[in-house]
Amino acid sequence: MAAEPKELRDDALNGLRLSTQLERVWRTPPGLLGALMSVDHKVVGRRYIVTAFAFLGLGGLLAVLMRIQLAGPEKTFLSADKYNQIFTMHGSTMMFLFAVPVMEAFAVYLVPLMVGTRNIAFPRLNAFSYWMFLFGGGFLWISFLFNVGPDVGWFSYVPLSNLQFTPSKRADVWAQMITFTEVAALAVAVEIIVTVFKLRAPGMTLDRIPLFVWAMLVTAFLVMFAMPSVMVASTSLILDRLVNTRFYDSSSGGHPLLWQHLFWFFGHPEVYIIFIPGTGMVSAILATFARRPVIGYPIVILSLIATGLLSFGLWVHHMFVTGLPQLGAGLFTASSMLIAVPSGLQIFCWLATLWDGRLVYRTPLLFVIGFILIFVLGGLSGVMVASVPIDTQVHDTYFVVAHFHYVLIGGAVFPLIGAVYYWFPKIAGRVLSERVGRWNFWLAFIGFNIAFFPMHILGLIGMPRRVYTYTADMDWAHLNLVSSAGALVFAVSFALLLVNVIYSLRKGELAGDNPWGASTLEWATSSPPPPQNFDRIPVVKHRDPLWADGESLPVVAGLSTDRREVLLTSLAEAEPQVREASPEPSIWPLLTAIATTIFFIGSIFTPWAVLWGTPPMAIALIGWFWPKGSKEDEA
Ligand code: HEM
Ligand SMILES: [Cu+2]
Repeated sequence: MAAEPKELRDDALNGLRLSTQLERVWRTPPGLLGALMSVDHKVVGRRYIVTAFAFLGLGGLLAVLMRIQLAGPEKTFLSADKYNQIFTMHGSTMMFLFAVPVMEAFAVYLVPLMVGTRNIAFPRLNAFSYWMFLFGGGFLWISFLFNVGPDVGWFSYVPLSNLQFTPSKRADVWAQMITFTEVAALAVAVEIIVTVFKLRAPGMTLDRIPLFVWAMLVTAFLVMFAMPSVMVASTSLILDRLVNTRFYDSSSGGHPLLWQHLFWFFGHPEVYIIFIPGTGMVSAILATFARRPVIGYPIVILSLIATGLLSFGLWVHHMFVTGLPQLGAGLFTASSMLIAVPSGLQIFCWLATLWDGRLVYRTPLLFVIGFILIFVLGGLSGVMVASVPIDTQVHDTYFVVAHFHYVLIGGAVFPLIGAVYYWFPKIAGRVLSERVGRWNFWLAFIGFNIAFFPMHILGLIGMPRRVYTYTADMDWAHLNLVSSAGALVFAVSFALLLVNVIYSLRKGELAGDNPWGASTLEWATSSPPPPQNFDRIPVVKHRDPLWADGESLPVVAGLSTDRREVLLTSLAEAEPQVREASPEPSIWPLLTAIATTIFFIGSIFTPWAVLWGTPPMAIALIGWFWPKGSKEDEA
């Protein structure tokens, strides 16, 4: 046999020749088709981020409509029916199409860079995940525009969502949107876990992993265990509605409370799926702008893991008014209060870091300080509603609306906007305007508090949530007007963010590799990073590699330069194990997502879609996995 042509390794190449060769192998093909085929985690991640922010804009627009309607008594701006659709769309969009996806999106972009590898694990699954998310979100919003938007609340309780009380397709639209987005979320969770476990740069032992990556790892596990629960719930709801199963029908041995258990077994961890990535962003920003590592690295990690575990033990606090046995009420009160402990520990670690650091007051740090103030308030009202007697009083009032917006916006949106200011230079190559950033922060901070603080009081004086109007003699008008004005200011702060992004994309100051002097690996490559991320994979010897080794990071040589290749390392010690091929661009993830979309949407109209919807999916998957005889199939 003739000798195999010799494989090209990077030992022979250097400098510009090395980077051009790697770029040729790793780049996304040009043109529209190329864009649709891309499996580059940076391309997919950027799309994911932009799409999730578009959904934030849509959800925010609905919030403004609600606040206009509620600004005074007996307004007729929105009808009762429209209001029901709008608060349902707002809640569902924010939770399923914005908050969870945007966090995963940042992870898709950042985790491979932060652990020092060339692409995410299972890059085609990643592309598939994005398309599923896009199609699921598009499906929900198109339905809304055709007046079949769900109107049963973001938790869609039975029996309200049963066929009997919701005969239209509205509840099916909601339930199937859940299935879409959960498939997408689960796919990303698997990718993150495998990327963190197997693709870390040599030497990045478990105790050298950046805190943001730790946070995303814990989040990915929460997604894996929580999301199947809501998929089971929504799928059995569709079955009840479509083929007359009786999962939630007590007259035939089912039970409506089953819905609440399945939903909240997912729903409570969900808030930590949103919050824990926020903590990771906070830790990353804090270390950079306090010019020192976050104090108590092991404490922060153990708190993250403890929060993750505990979050599965408190779902019943959403069901205190369903008539629990005493023991249950006591237990779930205790566990709900207990989870404040690990969160509190993290806050003390951050405060100590602030105290001890040399603070650089740039916009990302302002958002982190805003986060601490707002989140602590939300945490305090959380401990209040963890107690059964208080919850019984304020359940389903605006007190709860105030509480969860303090934790969601304080705990996730503030860190997120901080993260946008922090990582935008890496992603776009240009720094966002600091002047606009300050305005953005102060308007957001002041607007948010004016919008949401009065809701606590409104709740305490009896205003129920999910009402489309109220009469003048209730004395709720003044506070509602204040709240609506605050919401407007808050909305303006987001408009400023948008203006800043558009302006700085063209005119912003050029970033350079590491504009903030940060310590983690994503700043060791150019901004934006080349398709291959790094010309040579770094070797990590410290928890803060760029602070310890500066410009002269040690690197690995010996990877192939004529095919896409990543380096697998061992789980705990990150010792190099094997070189492995990484998939090339492919159109099949998109085609598979289209086939799955037809299957999912078809099956809310006829059960036969399960039959005729399967062959196209099977064909798409066969195409996906068919060996192409390319370099990727070797080894
Ligand atoms: C632009 C800022 C926002 C404003 C002004 C706002 C305002 C509101 C209002 C007025 C309601 C309806 C209350 C009712 O009638 O019961 C509501 C509900 C809700 N909001 Fe927001 N919100 C905002 C941002 C967010 C964000 C960022 C999230 C999540 C990350 C979120 C999650 C929710 C949820 C889950 C509901 C419950 C929906 C339901 O009752 O089914 N909101 N919000
Ligand atoms: Cu909860």
